[in-house]
Amino acid sequence: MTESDFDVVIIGAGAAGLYALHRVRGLGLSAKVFEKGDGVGGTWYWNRYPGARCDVESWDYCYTFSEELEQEWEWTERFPTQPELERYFNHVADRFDLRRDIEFDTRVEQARFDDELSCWIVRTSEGETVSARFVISATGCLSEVNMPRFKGADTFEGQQIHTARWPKGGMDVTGMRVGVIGTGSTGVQAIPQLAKQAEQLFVFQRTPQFAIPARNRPLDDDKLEELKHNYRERWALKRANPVGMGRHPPEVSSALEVDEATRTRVLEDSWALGGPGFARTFDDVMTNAESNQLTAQFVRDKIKDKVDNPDVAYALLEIDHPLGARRLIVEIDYFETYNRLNVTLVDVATNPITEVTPQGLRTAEGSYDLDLIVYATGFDGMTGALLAMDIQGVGGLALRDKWANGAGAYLGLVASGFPNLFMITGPGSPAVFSNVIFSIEQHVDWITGCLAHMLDHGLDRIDSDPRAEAEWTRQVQEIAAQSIVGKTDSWWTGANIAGKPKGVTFYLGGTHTYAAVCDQIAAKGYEGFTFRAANRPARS
Ligand code: N01
Repeated sequence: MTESDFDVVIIGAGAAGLYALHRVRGLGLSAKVFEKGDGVGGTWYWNRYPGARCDVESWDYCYTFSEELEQEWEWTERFPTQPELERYFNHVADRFDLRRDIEFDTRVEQARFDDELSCWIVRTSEGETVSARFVISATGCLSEVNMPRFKGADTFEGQQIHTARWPKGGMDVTGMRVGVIGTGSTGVQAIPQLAKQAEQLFVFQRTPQFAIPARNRPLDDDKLEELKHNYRERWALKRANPVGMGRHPPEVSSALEVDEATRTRVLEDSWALGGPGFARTFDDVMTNAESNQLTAQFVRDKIKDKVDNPDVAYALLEIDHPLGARRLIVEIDYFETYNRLNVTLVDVATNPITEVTPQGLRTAEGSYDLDLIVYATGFDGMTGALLAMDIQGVGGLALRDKWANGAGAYLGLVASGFPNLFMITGPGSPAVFSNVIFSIEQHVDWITGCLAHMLDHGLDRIDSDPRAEAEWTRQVQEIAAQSIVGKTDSWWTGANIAGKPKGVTFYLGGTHTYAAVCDQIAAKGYEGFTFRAANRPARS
């Protein structure tokens, strides 16, 4: 193998790319990060729409690798806003001196494995070509936007914007007639904020969904002190928790094992607490249809009480899937927003959007004059950003072709035939079914542990064994088949993207189990991976 320009190229400077750079440097390797945006933060750089905030608690949605960082950073709210998260990732970039190895405004267009040289040749949007022994993709699971192409979209005389492309500095919608397409997590966050400014707001809803109150609150000094004191204990809880959150297991394991009064009390307590943990009020909400149904009915009743107009409440509650079959939404004032006189809910399931006109939107039954159309239409999840690049493995095999019938990689980390390409939160890992920053750290730690192993043993190439990969993908699918997750169409199943193979590609067996499997495999000499010896001495 000849010398490459860099030991490692990292794609993306979000939470994953920043931590990967920090750890790769710690191994004494040279690295270059290519980042499409002009700043760090990934999701929290791009998603600037009004109301954007994380629906995982700040004290869980943060790195754990540095105690100093934990102690010096002060979160201000239970659920941090986009600006606060962007500040956090900028602080991390500065504190660990990461910027000098990041090239901003640079998209990776192609990564091609050169078998002879045993390195990746990476070509960027800036016309630059570099070589690297390893590539780490840190492109995020929700970064490739899904922008529906409605007939006539080019003729619209107002403004149209996807929520993940909201301008820096914001947008004043005062006095505007605004249409929002989409009522997933993003729409549900943006709608209450836009309603406060817009003259009129039309919400185009295709699929009603469950949403749980956030019960957001500022963090006072006492809470901050407690948080800082307990970070290590919380870390241990995260390691034991199935989705990487610092929580204790539920008090009651099944909604079915207690009498109605106890069940109602447990649900009321969980509802009062709010936030994404509601999905784990009972251990079996995601696996037992009856437990799920009882929990879902409780939520329906609560939502109904919030909406004044019974017809609107009915339209918001015509939910056709179990609670948690789609990613559970966390809301602030969402349902109450429909009590405002300037907000209209338009059902586009029975009455679909047919076209965009110069004046606004037309549905099968009516026309809506608008100044701004907001596309809260989500993302090509899990694989979108990876497949937006032309990635070619051994023998020129395109990742797009390998995954034409469904995506998978051994442990979600290495796709066979694509040596020395590590994926962070790739298909086959818990990824979006976890506190993602927790999963990111676990992945990066595992990957850098593996790189250290290769350096120590004079190995220059790692691939996954196709049989190990196939068996892992089988397990991922088998576990998914037992879960309520994905038992309806959504981005979780890839159903929101035309032509995408349908199915859950993330591991639902729990982050605790997953991390244990990864560690065992490493302990057994990286069972299921194949290595090749380098023509260079092992490091001493
Ligand atoms: O996207 P979505 P999102 N005509 O795909 C509708 C994370 N997130 O950006 O369901 C009409 O969930 C679509 O309708 P339908 C989180 O993981 C996190 O909201 O396909 N409607 C749906 O209502 C989340 O799950 C946070 O029938 C159309 C909406 O657009 C993920 O991102 C905040 C349409 C898309 O919902 C994605 O959420 C925000 C069409 N042609 C997001 N096409 C926090 O942590 C699409 N829709 C804070």
